[in-house]
Amino acid sequence: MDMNWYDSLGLADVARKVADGERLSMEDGERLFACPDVTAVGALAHHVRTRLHGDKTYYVVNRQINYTNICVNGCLFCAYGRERGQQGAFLLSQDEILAKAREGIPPAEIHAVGGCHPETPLSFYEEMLRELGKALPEAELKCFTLVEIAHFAHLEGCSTREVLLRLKDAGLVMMPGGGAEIFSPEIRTRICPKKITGEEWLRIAGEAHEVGIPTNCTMLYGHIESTRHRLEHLDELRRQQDKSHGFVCFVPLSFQARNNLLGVEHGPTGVDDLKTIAISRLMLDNIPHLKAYWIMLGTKLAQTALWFGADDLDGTIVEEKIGHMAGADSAASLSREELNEMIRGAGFTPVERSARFSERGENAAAKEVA
Ligand code: V47
Ligand code: SF4
Repeated sequence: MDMNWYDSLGLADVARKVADGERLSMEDGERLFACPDVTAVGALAHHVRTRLHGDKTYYVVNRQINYTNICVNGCLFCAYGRERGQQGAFLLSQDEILAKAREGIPPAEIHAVGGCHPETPLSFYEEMLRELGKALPEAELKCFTLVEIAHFAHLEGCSTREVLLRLKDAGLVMMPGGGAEIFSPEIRTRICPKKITGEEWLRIAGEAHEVGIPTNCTMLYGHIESTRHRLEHLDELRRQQDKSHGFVCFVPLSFQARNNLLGVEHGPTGVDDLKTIAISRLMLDNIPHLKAYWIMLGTKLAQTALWFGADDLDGTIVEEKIGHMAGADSAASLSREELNEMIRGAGFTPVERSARFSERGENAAAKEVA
């Protein structure tokens, strides 16, 4: 690490902390956001990423399924959700969900999420998991946001713990990290007033971890929040992780600004994306992985983000609605070969993984022999 460089930027003490593996404070985070040299911030994050993962970059052969866009929450940033009966509203049947899951090459991960439908009972989702498990026994089922868990509990008149246990029993092994948005109540009331609070989201995350369902976690950035709100969000995530240890991967979600009711016309700039990814890597010292989600970033910026602290690109996806309805101009799908090329082209070694980040294919075989 070139200490003279950090000295010239007034960040020698922060760089020293990073080199020593010491936790950064919120003030350190503010100073990193204020640093005009994004490459200096990126190099610090790269140091941490290399310490954790060497030159490995993970990807997954997966299939996203959105089973409904009908949602009672009406978040103002969301271009995907619809009211029942509104044009474009849909709810897939079990057969349609299964048909989507069976399309294309067999996935290692099924990533299925949806809106908070006003009536669909928990038994529908239990059946969905059981049928997916029978049809694709190799796939790990990573389904439902914590927001949906709270909604299912409300509809069912039971506790969120009970919902989690029933879904686990039906085959759920992992959960994605959506619905966290920005935890700050002052922002949450303006962007998603009907959604569960940040406190509730964190409580249910802890509960999922406790019952043996690891989860990812997210942050939706680049809308009306400040860098202070982002840092508070990251700090809350790492405090939860100190307690429950179940967050596997952090997914920064770059705001896609088309078709929203917030009155925001542009998402973050590329430099803001890279800085946010790098600072997230630096702040979240207890969460192992960080995803450059190519759907929201575009493939070129996602590839570049591998030099700014990210170690995962997510996957083949096949079909994506949430980002694309909000204007994401990325492709809908990438092949395993394209993901490998992106990773090799950036100078890293591709590693195929499962939803829970266990290594698969050749990498896993090589590890077993060693
Ligand atoms: O919960 C909604 C966000 C999330 C927009 O855990 C938006 O591996 C950007 O959570 N611009 C769903 N984001 C996606 C998600 C996710 C995706 C990939 C991998 C994983 C994982 C999780 O998308 C929602 C919401 O926070 N979102 N609208 C938008 N306009
Ligand atoms: Fe519903 Fe999720 Fe969209 Fe909010 S972000 S309106 S909870 S689908």
